[in-house]
Amino acid sequence: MSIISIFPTDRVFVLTGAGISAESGLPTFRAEDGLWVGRKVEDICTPEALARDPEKVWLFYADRRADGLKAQPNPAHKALAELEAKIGDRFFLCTQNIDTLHEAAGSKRIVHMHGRLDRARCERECGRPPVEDMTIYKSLSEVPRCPCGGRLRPHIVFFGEIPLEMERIEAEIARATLMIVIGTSGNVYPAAGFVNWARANKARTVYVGPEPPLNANVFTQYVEGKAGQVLPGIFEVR
Ligand code: BV8
Ligand code: ZN
Repeated sequence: MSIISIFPTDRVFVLTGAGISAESGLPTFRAEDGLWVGRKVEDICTPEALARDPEKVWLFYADRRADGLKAQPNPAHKALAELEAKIGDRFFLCTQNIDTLHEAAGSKRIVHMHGRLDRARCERECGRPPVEDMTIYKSLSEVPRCPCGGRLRPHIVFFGEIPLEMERIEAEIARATLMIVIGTSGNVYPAAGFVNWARANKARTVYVGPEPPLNANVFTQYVEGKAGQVLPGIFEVR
């Protein structure tokens, strides 16, 4: 049984990807039943795609909302919320996931660097903050407009767009002594580079997942297995 030791002086930075939500029934991206199978990223998840065919993009994320509404947090999400409850401000969670299963499990100190399914914002970037929106639109005509007249777009970071909360994330990585990366293939940057930043700071780096990620060589510990099976009971808080 693997153990991840957490010492009294440790500051823990956790990065999660689609793999942590796989056992909650949400598809990952690159698996044989993944989201990108049979779809081209550039047709869905780019600003150009939104400009070219906003209905196609909205229907894709409406489907994701429908899946998200049915999903429940699994023991991996709960294990992280329990760890946070134990070590408080020494814990920080950065997720690439747009689902809100971490929050449903009780996580508080969390940022969604690639956006959230349950938010929408003005496509004209008029400066108004994102709004809560979990509506499953059936057509573009149903999508509401911003008071400035712009149509709402999913509050999702598309490829070619700048991830959210990067300053906060960089500050948290700079003071992390332990980085735990769970369920991400290491294909997409800047997230895939976070472990290199942590290593440069002499932090311990742990990967948790059923297969080694692309950047496996940068980790000091590898915990092989499905997150929902290996995370419960893995944290030894000294
Ligand atoms: C940016 C929201 C500038 C949408 C997402 C050439 C080289 C390097 C980089 C680039 C390049 N050309 C372009 C880039 C940049 C580009 C990029 O990285 N492209 C890649 C494809 C090469 N990145 C960007 O455009 C980013 N923006 O760079 O801006 C910048 C840079 C620095 C600082 C400021 C500005 C924006 C990218 C964000 C795109 N939006 N998501 C949506 O969700 O629909 S990315 C999306 O895919 C996810 O959020 C995630 O980030 C990514 C990959 O997904 P994973 O989560 O890793 O899932 P995957 O399926 O791949 O893997 C699942 C893993 O889980 C597997 O390893 C599997 O083993 C494991 N697993 C399975 N079951 C379990 C499990 N693990 C545990 N338990 C289980 N049960
Ligand atoms: Zn607007």
